[in-house]
Amino acid sequence: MKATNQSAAALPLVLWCIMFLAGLVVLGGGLVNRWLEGESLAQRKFIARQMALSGVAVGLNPAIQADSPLLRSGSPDSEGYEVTITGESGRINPNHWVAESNRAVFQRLFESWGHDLDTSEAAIDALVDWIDGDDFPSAKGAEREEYEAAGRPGYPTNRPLSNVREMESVMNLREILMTRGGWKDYFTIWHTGPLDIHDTPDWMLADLAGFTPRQVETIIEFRAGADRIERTADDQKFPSIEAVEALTAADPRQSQALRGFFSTSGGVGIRRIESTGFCNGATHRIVVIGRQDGGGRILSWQEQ
Ligand SMILES: [Ca+2]
Ligand SMILES: [Ca+2]
Repeated sequence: MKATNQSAAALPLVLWCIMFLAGLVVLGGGLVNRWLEGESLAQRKFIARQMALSGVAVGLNPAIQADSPLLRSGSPDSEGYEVTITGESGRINPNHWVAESNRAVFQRLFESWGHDLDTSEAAIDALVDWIDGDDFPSAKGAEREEYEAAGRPGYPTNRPLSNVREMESVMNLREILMTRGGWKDYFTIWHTGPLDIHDTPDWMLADLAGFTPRQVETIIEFRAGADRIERTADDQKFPSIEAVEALTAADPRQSQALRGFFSTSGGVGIRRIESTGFCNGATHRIVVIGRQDGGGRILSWQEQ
């Protein structure tokens, strides 16, 4: 009788043990799966970076044109890379525009990103203060005292930006930049002068000059020439900014931007190579700025 009672008591215990062990197996299985997935993702990211590096090597070759089939390899669903080659002279160099005391270029850009004039002015003032050599703050800017009060002694640098990422450190400007994904693509420190209309990306034409999608398309179609591919031998050049105004039927505000920020020359010598590597869903992007002359010397290297 006693033995039967003991058996009856042991049965739920055995069932409980089985359930407990089953739970352990499921939990352990989940952990192992997650670990394997983590390992696999790291491996795929590593391969994606190797792919992106291969793309950079191809893009740096001065003999490679934008329509070369070598700029694409494999497929995003498996392994491979995609490279785009553009110029660097269609971007805003803050050092140049601050030295020129041209605030309008920043005002127009930040306005197109949805910021009011007060917010823009505070950011531009702080950028001017960051770059100028003195310690006297602009109306809404920030010099040594303001950075110290914010717990950031030793700033601003009081010299031109040495890279685009440095803009994130500028008081008031950071808040604006953080509202725009990909903001770094709007700027450069390598091209000095107005933006070359032949090198300016479509989204920059829309944001800075306020062109409609149709007007942007008209400009790109003209630039691309008969083969409809940009940066190939048959590309066309605008003879003047007036020719751009005429082709796009620019309104007065667009004309003002064209005449104030753009030129039709200057975009030679610096190549921007954007290479994205893929491996089964993992991606790795590398942006390299290199000189076309002088053996393709690399000026800047960024990985994302
Ligand atoms: Ca200063
Ligand atoms: Ca072409």
